[in-house]
Amino acid sequence: VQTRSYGQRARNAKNPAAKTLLDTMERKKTNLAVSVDVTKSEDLLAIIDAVGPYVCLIKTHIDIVEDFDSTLIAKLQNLERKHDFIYFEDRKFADIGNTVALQYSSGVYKIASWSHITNAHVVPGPSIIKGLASIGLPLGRGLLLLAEMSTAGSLATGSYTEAAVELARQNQDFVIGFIAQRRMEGLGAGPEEASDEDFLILTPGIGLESQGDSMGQQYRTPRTAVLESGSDIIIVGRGIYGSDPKAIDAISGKARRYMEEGWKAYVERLV
Ligand code: UP6
Repeated sequence: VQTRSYGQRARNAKNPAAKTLLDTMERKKTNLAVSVDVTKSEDLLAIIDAVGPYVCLIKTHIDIVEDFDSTLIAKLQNLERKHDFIYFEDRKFADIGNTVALQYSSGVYKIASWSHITNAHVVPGPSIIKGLASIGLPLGRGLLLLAEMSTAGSLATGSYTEAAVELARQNQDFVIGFIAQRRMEGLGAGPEEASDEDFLILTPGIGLESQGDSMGQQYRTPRTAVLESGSDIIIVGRGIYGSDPKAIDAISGKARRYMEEGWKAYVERLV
């Protein structure tokens, strides 16, 4: 389990997106990322405004927004400045290098132009990182690899997870960490290689009240993820806005509660 503080890790971070994220976590005292999976831009903006004070990171699925237009990006960036967080577009790229470079830079969403962090499956092998890095690295962006998933019956286990860790090690300028359910340091290499690396572990599948949904999602608590499994950032979606995406006061209250739970577990982990 990682016992260095977010601030210490920020000072050693080489990738600008990782550094900004860790600095933000230390400054705001939060390891909470909120996943805002709603289909109307009005709801998206209202929820981000409500949870903004409590998060280090906002995770989006921009392609589910029904009324997307390019003015939405400027509004998202206004909220980023107002509340001091960064964006993670959860695009889960999975194609050949040339195609993902186009998907990342172009099309309607131009993800690389506004999202500090994105992620990719490692199914294609090293070429996917090369393709995304060709766009993201010059912009100071960071990439997360999906080493594990939160879903029941996930196939991202064992040697697949280890291969993801190896790919990250070979690309430490751009790959800043993993979507995973536990720490990955020990996997796939000897202790010498493992000693100076620092990967962020972002963990979805977090909920205080529910065990899962009807489509295979599985939830663990912030405490279990951060203290027992060594997660650095908890990603919470429906646990915060699920009962009613319009109930803005309740949403900010829940975000505060998840932030407090996540931070308490982190502080316990440090000692
Ligand atoms: N997500 C997972 N599990 C993974 C990877 N990503 O749930 O292994 C993403 C989902 C969703 C969010 O795409 O946006 O995290 C979880 O939302 P929830 O808290 O509402 O279940």
